[in-house]
Amino acid sequence: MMKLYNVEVSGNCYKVRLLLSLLNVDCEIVPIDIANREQKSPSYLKRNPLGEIPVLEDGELTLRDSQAILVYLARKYGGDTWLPSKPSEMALVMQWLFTACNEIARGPMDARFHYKFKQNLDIEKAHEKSKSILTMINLRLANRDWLELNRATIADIACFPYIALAHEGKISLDPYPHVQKWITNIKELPNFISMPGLE
Ligand SMILES: N[C@@H](CCC(=O)N[C@@H](CS)C(=O)NCC(=O)O)C(=O)O
Repeated sequence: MMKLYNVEVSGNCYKVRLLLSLLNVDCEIVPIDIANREQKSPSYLKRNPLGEIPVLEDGELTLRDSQAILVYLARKYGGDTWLPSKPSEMALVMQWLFTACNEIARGPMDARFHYKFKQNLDIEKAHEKSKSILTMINLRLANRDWLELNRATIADIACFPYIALAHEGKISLDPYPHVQKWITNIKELPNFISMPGLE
Protein backbone atom coordinates (compact mmCIF):
# COMPACT_ATOMS: atom_id res chain seq x y z
CA MET A 1 0.00 0.00 0.00
CA MET A 2 1.12 3.60 -0.56
CA LYS A 3 2.54 5.48 2.43
CA LEU A 4 2.11 9.16 3.24
CA TYR A 5 4.60 10.67 5.69
CA ASN A 6 2.28 13.08 7.40
CA VAL A 7 1.77 15.78 10.01
CA GLU A 8 -1.87 16.40 10.97
CA VAL A 9 -1.60 20.22 11.31
CA SER A 10 0.27 20.71 8.02
CA GLY A 11 -1.85 22.18 5.24
CA ASN A 12 0.50 20.67 2.65
CA CYS A 13 -0.08 17.18 4.08
CA TYR A 14 -3.79 17.86 4.41
CA LYS A 15 -4.22 18.65 0.69
CA VAL A 16 -2.84 15.17 -0.07
CA ARG A 17 -5.10 13.48 2.52
CA LEU A 18 -8.03 15.42 1.08
CA LEU A 19 -7.42 14.25 -2.50
CA LEU A 20 -6.90 10.66 -1.31
CA SER A 21 -10.30 10.84 0.34
CA LEU A 22 -12.03 12.48 -2.65
CA LEU A 23 -10.57 9.73 -4.85
CA ASN A 24 -11.49 7.07 -2.32
CA VAL A 25 -7.95 5.68 -2.37
CA ASP A 26 -6.40 3.84 0.60
CA CYS A 27 -3.03 4.96 1.89
CA GLU A 28 -1.08 4.19 5.04
CA ILE A 29 -0.56 7.38 7.04
CA VAL A 30 2.83 7.49 8.78
CA PRO A 31 2.98 10.25 11.45
CA ILE A 32 6.19 12.31 11.57
CA ASP A 33 7.15 13.86 14.91
CA ILE A 34 7.93 17.35 13.70
CA ALA A 35 8.30 18.70 17.29
CA ASN A 36 11.30 16.39 17.71
CA ARG A 37 12.60 17.20 14.20
CA GLU A 38 12.08 13.68 12.87
CA GLN A 39 11.88 15.26 9.38
CA LYS A 40 15.58 16.12 9.72
CA SER A 41 16.68 12.64 10.89
CA PRO A 42 19.14 10.75 8.65
CA SER A 43 16.58 8.09 7.79
CA TYR A 44 13.94 10.67 6.80
CA LEU A 45 16.47 12.74 4.80
CA LYS A 46 17.01 9.69 2.61
CA ARG A 47 13.35 10.03 1.63
CA ASN A 48 13.45 13.78 1.21
CA PRO A 49 16.82 15.56 1.36
CA LEU A 50 14.92 18.82 1.94
CA GLY A 51 13.76 17.45 5.30
CA GLU A 52 10.13 18.36 4.67
CA ILE A 53 6.78 16.65 4.84
CA PRO A 54 4.76 15.43 3.02
CA VAL A 55 6.43 12.53 1.21
CA LEU A 56 4.51 9.84 -0.66
CA GLU A 57 5.94 6.37 -1.30
CA ASP A 58 4.39 4.04 -3.83
CA GLY A 59 6.52 0.94 -4.39
CA GLU A 60 9.82 2.14 -5.84
CA LEU A 61 8.57 5.71 -6.24
CA THR A 62 9.36 8.34 -3.60
CA LEU A 63 7.85 11.78 -4.14
CA ARG A 64 8.29 15.04 -2.24
CA ASP A 65 6.20 18.21 -2.57
CA SER A 66 2.46 18.18 -2.10
CA GLN A 67 1.80 19.58 -5.59
CA ALA A 68 3.78 16.80 -7.27
CA ILE A 69 1.94 14.26 -5.12
CA LEU A 70 -1.44 15.72 -6.17
CA VAL A 71 -0.38 15.40 -9.82
CA TYR A 72 0.59 11.77 -9.31
CA LEU A 73 -2.58 10.76 -7.47
CA ALA A 74 -4.87 12.69 -9.81
CA ARG A 75 -3.42 11.09 -12.94
CA LYS A 76 -3.06 7.63 -11.42
CA TYR A 77 -6.52 7.35 -9.87
CA GLY A 78 -8.65 10.19 -11.22
CA GLY A 79 -8.69 9.68 -14.99
CA ASP A 80 -9.19 13.10 -16.56
CA THR A 81 -11.34 14.42 -13.74
CA TRP A 82 -8.89 16.12 -11.37
CA LEU A 83 -6.05 16.79 -13.82
CA PRO A 84 -6.95 16.44 -17.51
CA SER A 85 -4.29 15.29 -19.98
CA LYS A 86 -5.32 17.72 -22.75
CA PRO A 87 -2.35 20.12 -22.88
CA SER A 88 -4.30 23.37 -22.52
CA GLU A 89 -6.49 22.04 -19.70
CA MET A 90 -3.56 20.47 -17.90
CA ALA A 91 -1.62 23.73 -18.02
CA LEU A 92 -4.62 25.78 -16.84
CA VAL A 93 -4.89 23.57 -13.76
CA MET A 94 -1.12 23.47 -13.18
CA GLN A 95 -0.73 27.25 -13.08
CA TRP A 96 -2.63 27.16 -9.75
CA LEU A 97 -0.28 24.53 -8.32
CA PHE A 98 2.53 27.04 -8.75
CA THR A 99 0.38 29.79 -7.27
CA ALA A 100 -0.09 27.52 -4.24
CA CYS A 101 3.66 27.21 -3.65
CA ASN A 102 4.51 30.80 -4.53
CA GLU A 103 1.93 33.48 -3.71
CA ILE A 104 -0.16 31.41 -1.27
CA ALA A 105 2.89 29.99 0.50
CA ARG A 106 4.50 33.42 0.89
CA GLY A 107 1.15 34.95 1.94
CA PRO A 108 -1.39 33.08 4.11
CA MET A 109 0.86 30.07 4.74
CA ASP A 110 3.72 32.23 6.10
CA ALA A 111 1.26 34.30 8.16
CA ARG A 112 -0.02 31.09 9.79
CA PHE A 113 3.54 29.88 10.40
CA HIS A 114 4.27 33.15 12.15
CA TYR A 115 1.29 33.16 14.53
CA LYS A 116 0.57 29.46 15.04
CA PHE A 117 4.13 28.09 15.03
CA LYS A 118 5.94 31.23 16.26
CA GLN A 119 8.16 31.50 13.17
CA ASN A 120 10.15 34.68 13.05
CA LEU A 121 9.42 36.11 9.61
CA ASP A 122 8.31 39.36 8.01
CA ILE A 123 4.64 39.25 8.98
CA GLU A 124 3.80 42.59 7.34
CA LYS A 125 5.09 41.29 4.04
CA ALA A 126 3.12 38.03 4.47
CA HIS A 127 -0.07 40.04 5.13
CA GLU A 128 0.60 42.28 2.14
CA LYS A 129 1.12 39.27 -0.13
CA SER A 130 -2.00 37.61 1.29
CA LYS A 131 -4.07 40.66 0.49
CA SER A 132 -2.89 40.76 -3.09
CA ILE A 133 -3.40 37.04 -3.85
CA LEU A 134 -6.77 36.90 -2.04
CA THR A 135 -7.96 39.96 -3.96
CA MET A 136 -6.93 38.30 -7.23
CA ILE A 137 -8.59 34.98 -6.40
CA ASN A 138 -11.75 36.70 -5.13
CA LEU A 139 -12.06 38.49 -8.46
CA ARG A 140 -11.38 35.25 -10.33
CA LEU A 141 -14.20 33.50 -8.44
CA ALA A 142 -16.72 36.34 -8.86
CA ASN A 143 -18.49 34.57 -11.72
CA ARG A 144 -17.38 30.96 -11.36
CA ASP A 145 -17.58 28.20 -8.75
CA TRP A 146 -14.10 26.71 -9.32
CA LEU A 147 -10.66 28.06 -10.25
CA GLU A 148 -10.60 26.31 -13.65
CA LEU A 149 -12.69 24.17 -16.03
CA ASN A 150 -16.00 24.73 -14.22
CA ARG A 151 -15.40 21.82 -11.91
CA ALA A 152 -13.28 20.86 -8.91
CA THR A 153 -9.71 19.98 -9.92
CA ILE A 154 -6.39 19.78 -8.10
CA ALA A 155 -6.11 23.54 -8.76
CA ASP A 156 -8.74 24.00 -6.03
CA ILE A 157 -7.30 21.31 -3.76
CA ALA A 158 -3.77 22.79 -3.90
CA CYS A 159 -4.93 26.33 -3.09
CA PHE A 160 -7.62 25.46 -0.55
CA PRO A 161 -5.84 24.61 2.76
CA TYR A 162 -3.87 27.78 3.48
CA ILE A 163 -6.67 30.03 2.23
CA ALA A 164 -9.23 28.25 4.42
CA LEU A 165 -6.75 28.46 7.35
CA ALA A 166 -6.03 32.17 6.77
CA HIS A 167 -7.67 33.12 10.09
CA GLU A 168 -4.86 31.28 11.92
CA GLY A 169 -2.52 33.85 10.37
CA LYS A 170 -4.83 36.67 11.54
CA ILE A 171 -6.18 37.25 8.04
CA SER A 172 -9.91 37.85 7.77
CA LEU A 173 -11.75 36.52 4.72
CA ASP A 174 -14.59 39.06 5.24
CA PRO A 175 -13.41 41.22 2.29
CA TYR A 176 -13.44 38.16 0.00
CA PRO A 177 -17.03 36.81 -0.27
CA HIS A 178 -16.38 34.82 -3.45
CA VAL A 179 -13.46 33.07 -1.78
CA GLN A 180 -15.76 32.19 1.14
CA LYS A 181 -18.33 30.72 -1.24
CA TRP A 182 -15.59 28.66 -2.95
CA ILE A 183 -14.49 27.31 0.46
CA THR A 184 -18.09 26.17 1.01
CA ASN A 185 -18.14 24.54 -2.44
CA ILE A 186 -15.04 22.50 -1.56
CA LYS A 187 -16.43 21.53 1.84
CA GLU A 188 -19.53 20.19 0.09
CA LEU A 189 -17.60 17.81 -2.21
CA PRO A 190 -18.52 14.14 -1.67
CA ASN A 191 -15.96 12.48 0.67
CA PHE A 192 -14.60 15.85 1.87
CA ILE A 193 -12.51 15.51 5.03
CA SER A 194 -11.50 18.34 7.35
CA MET A 195 -8.38 19.17 9.37
CA PRO A 196 -7.74 20.89 12.71
CA GLY A 197 -8.50 24.62 12.39
CA LEU A 198 -10.87 24.42 9.43
CA GLU A 199 -14.27 24.50 11.14
N1 LIG B 1 6.56 22.80 -1.29
C1 LIG B 1 6.43 21.81 -0.24
C2 LIG B 1 6.54 22.51 1.11
C3 LIG B 1 6.54 21.52 2.24
C4 LIG B 1 6.63 22.21 3.57
O1 LIG B 1 6.73 23.46 3.68
N2 LIG B 1 6.59 21.40 4.63
C5 LIG B 1 6.67 21.93 5.95
C6 LIG B 1 5.40 21.63 6.74
S1 LIG B 1 3.94 22.25 5.95
C7 LIG B 1 7.81 21.24 6.70
O2 LIG B 1 8.13 20.10 6.43
N3 LIG B 1 8.40 21.95 7.66
C8 LIG B 1 9.37 21.38 8.53
C9 LIG B 1 10.76 21.77 8.22
O3 LIG B 1 11.00 22.45 7.20
O4 LIG B 1 11.64 21.40 9.01
C10 LIG B 1 5.11 21.09 -0.36
O5 LIG B 1 4.17 21.68 -0.91
O6 LIG B 1 5.01 19.94 0.03
